[in-house]
Amino acid sequence: MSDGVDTGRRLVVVSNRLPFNVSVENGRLRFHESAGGLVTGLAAYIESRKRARIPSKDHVWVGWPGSTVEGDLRDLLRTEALAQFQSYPVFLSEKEMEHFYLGFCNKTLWPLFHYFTTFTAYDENSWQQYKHVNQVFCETLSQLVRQDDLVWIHDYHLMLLPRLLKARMPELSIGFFLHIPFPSFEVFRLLPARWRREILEGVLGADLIGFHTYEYTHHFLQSVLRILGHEHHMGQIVTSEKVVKVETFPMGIDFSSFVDAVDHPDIQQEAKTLRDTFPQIKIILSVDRLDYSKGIPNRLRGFEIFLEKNARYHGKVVLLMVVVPSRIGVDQYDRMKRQIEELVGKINGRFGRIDWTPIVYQYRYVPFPSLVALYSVADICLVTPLRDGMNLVAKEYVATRKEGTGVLILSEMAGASKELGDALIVNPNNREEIAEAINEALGMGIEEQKKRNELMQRRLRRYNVMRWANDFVKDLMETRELQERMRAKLLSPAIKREMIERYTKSRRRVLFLDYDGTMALLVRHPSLARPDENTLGLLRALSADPKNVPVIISGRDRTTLQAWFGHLPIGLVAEHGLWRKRSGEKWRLSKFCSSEWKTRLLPILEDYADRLPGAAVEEKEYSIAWHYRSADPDQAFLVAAEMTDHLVNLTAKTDLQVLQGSKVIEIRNTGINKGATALDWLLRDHFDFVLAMGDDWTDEDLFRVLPDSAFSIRVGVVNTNARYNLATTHEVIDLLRDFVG
Ligand code: GDG
Repeated sequence: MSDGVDTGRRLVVVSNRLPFNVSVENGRLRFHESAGGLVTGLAAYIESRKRARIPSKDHVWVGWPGSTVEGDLRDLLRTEALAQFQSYPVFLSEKEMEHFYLGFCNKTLWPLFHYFTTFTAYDENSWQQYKHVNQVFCETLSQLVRQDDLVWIHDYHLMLLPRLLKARMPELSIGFFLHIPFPSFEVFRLLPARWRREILEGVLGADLIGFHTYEYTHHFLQSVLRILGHEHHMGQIVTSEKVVKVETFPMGIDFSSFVDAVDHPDIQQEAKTLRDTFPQIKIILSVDRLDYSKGIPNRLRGFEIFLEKNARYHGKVVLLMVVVPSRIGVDQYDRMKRQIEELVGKINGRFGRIDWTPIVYQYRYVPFPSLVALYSVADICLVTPLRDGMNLVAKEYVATRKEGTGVLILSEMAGASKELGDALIVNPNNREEIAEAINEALGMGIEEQKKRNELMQRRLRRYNVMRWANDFVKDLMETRELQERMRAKLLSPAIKREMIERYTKSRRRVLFLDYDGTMALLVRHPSLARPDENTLGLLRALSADPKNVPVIISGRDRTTLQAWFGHLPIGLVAEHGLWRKRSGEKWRLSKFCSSEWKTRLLPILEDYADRLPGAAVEEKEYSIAWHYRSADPDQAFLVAAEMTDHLVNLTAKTDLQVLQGSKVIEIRNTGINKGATALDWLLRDHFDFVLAMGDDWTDEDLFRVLPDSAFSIRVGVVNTNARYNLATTHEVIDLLRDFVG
């Protein structure tokens, strides 16, 4: 599967830069090719769509054209960009671009996400400009995007855009892919609280979110949990509005374009010239954009140590170092360029001879054929970034080695190292390791080189850039289907009207209402969820109608329910059905249970709570709940699993069960559940209107036993036995308000 798959939808690719750069010379527009992994990869994918005969009108690219264009030239650029490149330009002034691109993108997000925390600037103006430019992208897109398009937004420049666009067009399918690393929570949290929230919420506006490696995906999910409080299940996050899928898609390259290029006569000629320039000399290649994340100085020092320790290779190796100009005018980059050039000079001065220069350095962009020629003659490719989202140069080098020879030395800090495990993997911070790897690579036998490359090539051939993009697009479509399935159960206005009509016509009604998470928001500590006057007023109004039997059906202890609701003429069910109380009557026990076991288990639960700051034990009459909503989620996960395991062993062959709830573990007697209690209620009366609402798994017991004619509603967009879903507790309250008029 290497050609594009026709989804029947137009694909709108959105990235900071378009696949071309425009400049204005003497009042005329000039177009230049633009480079970079993202543009090259996506361009190859779009070509593959054409090969699969997907009409070219079925894609469009939206982004900044590379310079400021004003006045009438804007109209001309719009026309030309569409005709020549199937693109729509987003116009930005120089000032906007400066604070946005050179500011927030490259002085805040880029260094922070690459773990250069000391280089990170926290400037409110730049943040405001970042927000503004994302808004400008949204405005441009709103003018051209159609409801049934697939919009695929790329990279760290546009992390707020998915949400902005979704707010405008809720039905639009939106994917987001991050090309750089997503840092661990401890690093991401360095951003001011407001920014980091908005960035996460911005990205979560997408339906599908992709990262290069499992680690980045994991880091993102962790930040979403810790900062926004959304848990995930197998990479699916349920927000109040929808399900969002978060997945790993390691970006590949256009494998065959490299393999094919090697045989091109011009490239062969260029490769021969290169070889002849360095007769009997092993060539080590290094190609990067000028950037501190690429670890170029460390690489040079590693090479220096290698020369220091291996005099036998003097005169027999050369390091061809291509540094591609980037972010010119930014101080840090200018400084680094000088540092690299000084180092090159120093090493060449130290080891060079009249007939041998150890490092041949070029600060320039090389055309594609020359790049392929370089890959094809290099005995070793040295790729040692300190951090890199993926690194396509490593993959391109391996792909180009048609004969199977050549050694890739690759940093473990590059995303590509997760796939290219047969390279010589090094820690780029350790220069000795780089030196040793060079030595090892030079001594590696041909058979071993071939064996290693063959394994890597097999993967790169199969999982190429077309496959990467197809997988993403396919997954985006599937995520939308999943959302639609879930949305089909959302209580629609029509069903709500039908429900109210049935309610009005009925003569005897029972309303089973869970409390926490259904009538009230879940809070950090259970004692903070005391009902306010509005909720109590609503229950009072419901109970004022003699046809109604409202029942609060909860896992809470009866003392709390009595204190909070005991003064109202409503039914109460405590401890998931163990205790029940009809309006005006006393509390009754549903089943005789023992509670002696509590004295044995309580100290154990207390011990586990001591180990987990934020955990708390709640002792009820016949059950114990161990809450951990306010604990650190990762630590809680481990402690809760260990404790559950311990308790399951202790309660084997007893009449007790250990149950996992929403941030709570409960131990109680078997045979007690909300379903059994509700049935008992239903059997003792003739209700012609039955409603049940709840938000967690304990309510599923209830939904399961209700008659077909009942209305059951699960709060939250999740799979359920209930007939319908409602997104939030606010909607529950609204529905109940509609009942009482
Ligand atoms: C991001 C992430 C991630 C480079 N120099 C020349 C040249 N190139 C081409 C290479 C390759 C591409 O540019 C560079 O790809 P990288 O992967 O190294 O990185 P970026 O584009 O900087 O950025 C990165 C990538 O996105 C994709 O997701 O891998 O981690 O930072 O294709 O061949 N091409 C030509 N001449 C050069 O001098 N022709």
